[in-house]
Amino acid sequence: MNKPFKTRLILLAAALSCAFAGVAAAADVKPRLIRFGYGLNDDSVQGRAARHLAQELEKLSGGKLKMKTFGSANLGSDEQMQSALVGGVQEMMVGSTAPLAGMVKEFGVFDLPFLFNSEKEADAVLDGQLGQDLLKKLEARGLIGLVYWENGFRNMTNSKRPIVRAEDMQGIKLRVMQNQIALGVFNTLGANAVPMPFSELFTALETRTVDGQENPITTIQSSKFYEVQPYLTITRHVYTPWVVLASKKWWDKLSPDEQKLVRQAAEASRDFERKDSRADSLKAMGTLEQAGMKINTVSPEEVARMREKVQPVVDKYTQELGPELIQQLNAEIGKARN
Ligand code: TK8
Repeated sequence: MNKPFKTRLILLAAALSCAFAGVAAAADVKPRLIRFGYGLNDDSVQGRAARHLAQELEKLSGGKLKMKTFGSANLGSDEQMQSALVGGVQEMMVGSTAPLAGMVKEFGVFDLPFLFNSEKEADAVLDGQLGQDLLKKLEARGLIGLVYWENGFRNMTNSKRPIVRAEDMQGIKLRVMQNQIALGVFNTLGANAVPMPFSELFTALETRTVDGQENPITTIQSSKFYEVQPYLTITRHVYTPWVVLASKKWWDKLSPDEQKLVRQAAEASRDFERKDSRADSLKAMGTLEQAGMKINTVSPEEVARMREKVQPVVDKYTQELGPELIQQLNAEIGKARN
């Protein structure tokens, strides 16, 4: 090989590796392994978005920030992972806001029934002032709230009967998320609400420890609840988000460059996940029909009756969470609605 050619090759190789390393080359980024846990199985919206997040992070950091993802609550239920993050023994997770309300009560706003009418309204509030202020409140409790992913509008399934009127919920043992508001809402509607971590839910349905549960269509499909739940009732009674969280103990050890890359990757995963969730929701509905679920939609008149029934619970928690916060919430929803 002649000299100039060899030199040119070396220069080319150097230029290429710089280009691949991207931001990370110039930045203060150390090789790190990040454990990321989630509750649903690998073949779910959570699984796909977790893998997207891992790939994005690896790409942005030139392979330095490696993420290992653990689905199916293999690192624990949402609540157990929250504690692990606070303790600094796990780096990251995604989970529901409902169990976070035990730490920062204001997250309870997302458990208030019949709040949002559309995904667009939810996005506006979550990415807007209110949603971002809530994430900041987590810092004092040892967590960094990065972005919201869509869990979605929740619907009811059970093994007893179709829910046509609120009265049909009477006596149904219904698993709810571990959250005071969810408990109050479903007991008021006549069900026997049983708080339980999601990780125990399939078995509880299969063994008839509980008769029913409520979750978005995408989860009912990916968790195969249709195998043990014959009835699906479209109620869209509440829109619940997921939050991507990092351990503050771990976060504080990262360089500003590293923090920036994690934030960037999280934002990319948010956009990917919401799109995927919305497309998957339509597909999942078809799968549930094919699986033979008996599906009905609660009429608008009946939704109005349900709303009226749960109003005392909404009033109680409006006082508890702070009337100003609820006012701000309604104002932000109103702005997105028009
Ligand atoms: C998964 C849960 C789940 C939630 C629930 O860990 O608990 O019903 O809807 O998505 O966060």
